[in-house]
Amino acid sequence: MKARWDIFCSVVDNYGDIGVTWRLARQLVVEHACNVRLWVDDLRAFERMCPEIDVHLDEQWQEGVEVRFWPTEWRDTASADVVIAAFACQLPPEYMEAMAASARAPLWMNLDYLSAEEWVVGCHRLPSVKFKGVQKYFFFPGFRPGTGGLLREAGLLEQRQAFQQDAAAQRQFLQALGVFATEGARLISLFAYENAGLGRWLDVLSSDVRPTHLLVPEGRILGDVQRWLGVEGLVAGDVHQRDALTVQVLSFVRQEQYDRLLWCCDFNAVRGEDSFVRAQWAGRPLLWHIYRQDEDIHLDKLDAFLALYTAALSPAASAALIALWQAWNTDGDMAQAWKMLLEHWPEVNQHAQTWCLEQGLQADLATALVQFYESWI
Ligand code: TRH
Repeated sequence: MKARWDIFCSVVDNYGDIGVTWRLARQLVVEHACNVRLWVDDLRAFERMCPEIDVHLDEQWQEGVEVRFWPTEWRDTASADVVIAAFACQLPPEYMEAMAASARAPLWMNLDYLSAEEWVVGCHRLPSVKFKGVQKYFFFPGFRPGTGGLLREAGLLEQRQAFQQDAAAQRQFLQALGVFATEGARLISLFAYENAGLGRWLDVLSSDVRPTHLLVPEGRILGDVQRWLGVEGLVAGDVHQRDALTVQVLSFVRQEQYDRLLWCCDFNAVRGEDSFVRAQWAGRPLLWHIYRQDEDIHLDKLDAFLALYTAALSPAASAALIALWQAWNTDGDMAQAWKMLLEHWPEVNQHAQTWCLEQGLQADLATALVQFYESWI
């Protein structure tokens, strides 16, 4: 009999929570033949990346996943065989009672935040708290062997490589989004939170000898883009040119299209966790705007990733990449840092591909979860 999985997603803000759980749910269905219910407390956030979602429905099927609205007033529901609390969200108390009452206690996991820090390896798969005899476990995604790995659908890297080798397919894809970049222009995607350093970066891009076409999905960085352009009310479809820099605002697209956008670009500025991982699968150089946390603990995460990511780079290229990422995340001088990075472009570009292939050798997160369940039963 197919294993039944319940994935709980509480949308805190932004799109990372639903982005990760929606990918995971689909992969469990398609690649591991699981029965998956995805409980989401904010269907509007979900709708942004999956326009087929009917925000008024409590129950619906999307791509083989049973999508359930997670209501504030919980209704009696039998527990599944595997229960995932995404990003440490609190399960409904009534559901926890149902887990405890079930003839066979489920495997209950906390799917944690992504981090490259070393301690993650030691905590991955460790028992956490118990509720009336039902044991919860920590499950950590990660970059290091000994963690749960990263979300990666079967054949993703092969699809990406084929697409990147097909200039016509890329052109067609971009044109469907309304993107007509001039020949030889550097393509950059920009998905970020508000960032005071943006202006200095755009200054240097606009005064470069090589043209740049900057693609900005609608979102939190638009205010900074507007300020730099000296315009108001930017919306999807708007295109503005300042010397060598063309800025184009894009609609928020579905996840598969966003992947393709990343695959088309020479450089991707991403944020959060999910777009960060997808940019790595694009095999292209990237810039991470990490989600800000209290007491700057996000900076430890940033350093841990940088240490791992740059370990195989030459000291000069590593210093350039670190300087750029630090500048972006701590309001440093983006102009100087970008110029430095360009000096090491071929090496950084090659490294992005090598890193992607190396990460691709690890078991993906969905497979790791299924393997954990199989070893647990
Ligand atoms: O939206 P985010 O900033 O989410 C964040 C992080 O996950 C963070 O760790 C978390 O704690 C916080 O939310 C609450 O960034 P992230 O993770 O990259 O998620 C964005 C999702 O949106 C990702 O799945 C990709 C998707 N996306 C699209 O589907 N279409 C688009 O056009 C764009 C720009 C993104």
